[in-house]
Amino acid sequence: MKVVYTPAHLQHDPHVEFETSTTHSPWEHIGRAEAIRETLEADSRFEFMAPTEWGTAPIEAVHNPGLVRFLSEGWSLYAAQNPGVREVVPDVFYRAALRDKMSEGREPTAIAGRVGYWCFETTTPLTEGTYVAARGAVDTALTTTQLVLDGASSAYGLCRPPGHHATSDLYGGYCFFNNAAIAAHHIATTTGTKVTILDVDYHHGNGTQQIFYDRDDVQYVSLHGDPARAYPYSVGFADETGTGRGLGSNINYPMPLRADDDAYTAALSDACEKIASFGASTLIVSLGLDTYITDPISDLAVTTDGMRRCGEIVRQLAMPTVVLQEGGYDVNALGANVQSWLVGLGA
Ligand code: OKP
Ligand code: ZN
Repeated sequence: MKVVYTPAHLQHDPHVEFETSTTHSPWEHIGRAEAIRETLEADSRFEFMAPTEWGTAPIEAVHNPGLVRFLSEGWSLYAAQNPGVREVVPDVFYRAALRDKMSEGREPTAIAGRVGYWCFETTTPLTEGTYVAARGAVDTALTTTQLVLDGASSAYGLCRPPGHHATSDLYGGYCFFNNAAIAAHHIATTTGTKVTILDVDYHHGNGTQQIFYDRDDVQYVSLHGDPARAYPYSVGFADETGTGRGLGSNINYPMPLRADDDAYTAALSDACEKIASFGASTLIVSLGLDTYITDPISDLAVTTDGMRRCGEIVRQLAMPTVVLQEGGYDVNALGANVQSWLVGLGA
């Protein structure tokens, strides 16, 4: 199996995360992608290649161009006013309700206001190299997609930073651009065929759901910790099934605390029946390994062998499959878990 990787991710290297009303060293760090790279490089079933450059057009087909502009210039403008700052994090959040009954609202002109306009939470620092890294992750996703459109049965994009929490207009949840959504929109619009995104990250992909919620050409299917107890809290409930033309093409499986291999694979098999009946040409997997039993920020109980079983279940769909990296924070097990999942898929 081909693996698309770029060292551009090393440029997104925050040193602090503001979370749970304190600060700590970031869960989402360069060592994650490097651990995956080292494991797959040592396995002859995987062949590495670099992404090509795709520019901003496929990003702006999914995201507000204002978000792209902000991410491209935000760190420099903020750092110019605040010398010595490494991580830019909003301290004011621009919430629509602040302008209730008064106006639609507009992007602030002051840089401190702009950060809170485009970002929805505190754990996603913007650093000097973040934009370059985020663009590299999108290039990785699109290059992986191209391999599958050109006939590979599957390919894996080692995207970092991840993407599935980024909405059309907002970044957060360690995500800047929604790599999987950009890839799905690219396939749907360039081939005129339907696409399914299967999201197996522990966290619900609120951004991906939002981007495709009213569309019938991209199905979104997600298994995740029940948002009644798990981030992102706002969406991911089972009664969210899409709207308008998209009604029926959004399917959520909120999972109970400590769901194990049997419980998880049972839900995944059910999800795959829904995927098969949608009839997409291509499958995109948002692959998070934070369902793992000892993941430090999650509460499910899937094992490394369970990851292999998941890959095997998805393999039975026999669809051309683009696998894109999302989360997974037990770095000691992360490489083996990705490897196990991809071997199950048929690497
Ligand atoms: C990204 B991915 C909860 C804060 C949550 C963000 C978690 C993002 C996970 N106290 N912080 O889906 O793995
Ligand atoms: Zn996650």
